[in-house]
Amino acid sequence: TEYTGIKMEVVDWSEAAGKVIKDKVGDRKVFLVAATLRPETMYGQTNCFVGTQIKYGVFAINDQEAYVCTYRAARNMAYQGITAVRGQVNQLAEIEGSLLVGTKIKAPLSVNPEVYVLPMENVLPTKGTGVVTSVPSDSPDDFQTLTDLRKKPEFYKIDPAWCAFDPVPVISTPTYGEMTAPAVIKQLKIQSQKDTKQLAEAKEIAYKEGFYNGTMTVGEFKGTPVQEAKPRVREKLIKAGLAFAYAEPEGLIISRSS
Ligand code: ZZB
Repeated sequence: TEYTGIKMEVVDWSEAAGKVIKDKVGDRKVFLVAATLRPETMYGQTNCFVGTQIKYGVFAINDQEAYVCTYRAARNMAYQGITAVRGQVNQLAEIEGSLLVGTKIKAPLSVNPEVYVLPMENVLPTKGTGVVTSVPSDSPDDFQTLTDLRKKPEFYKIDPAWCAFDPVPVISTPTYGEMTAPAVIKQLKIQSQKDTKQLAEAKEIAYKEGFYNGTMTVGEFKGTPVQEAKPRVREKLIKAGLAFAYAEPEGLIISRSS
């Protein structure tokens, strides 16, 4: 899978994360790195998600920058020309996802330039970087999780201000209009982020509808089809130093003896 790694620069650590990380990174800028297949939706980011039980590392990429992601992702990056020294993983600190919640970060291209890190139950530690940027207008998982968090901020141990950004329309589709994800969530009668089977179906529907029939409604490529805008937004982010190409093997073939 060919992802785009979105660099979300830390503006303010949560108190807990600051204690663990601040004095371990030297003068480096630190970024949470989110793996996405939908770079054209970055205009609509409202927050970023981590898994509370997932272990993250802070990895030195070079003398100027460090990335927060899973160890697995950092190791993949080390073999893709992303780190200064090929094959070398230089871990500066380790931190549990729960402690990253509440950290304020920059969201490249977003209408909301600074957003917060929030918890999501369905983040897979085995996929991408373990960090997911949230676009509730076009991602059913993101919309549902944001809805859950807003209903019960105390239960999720978050400040309501961290999930206060409303979904921002970025793509219009003929079937669902300007808010594809909320419309599909409603259509499939999804109630919570625990409805994982229906959410997988919703993701498939929203992905296809956006990709094949979507038109951009914001930004430099407003009015152009998603299929055209996607590679152009990606290139623009990469050229600006706000993102990089990150590939992931589909899974290792250990043996083919059968
Ligand atoms: C922003 C975004 C906007 C995304 C959207 C989707 C959509 P796939 O096909 O399964 O590889 N993602 C990335 N890493 C993880 C993870 N570790 N755990 C859970 N979710 C993860 O899907 C890739 C997408 O899954 C990524 O693209 C990311 O969310 C999420 F409007 O980034 B996306 C209809 C989907 N819309």
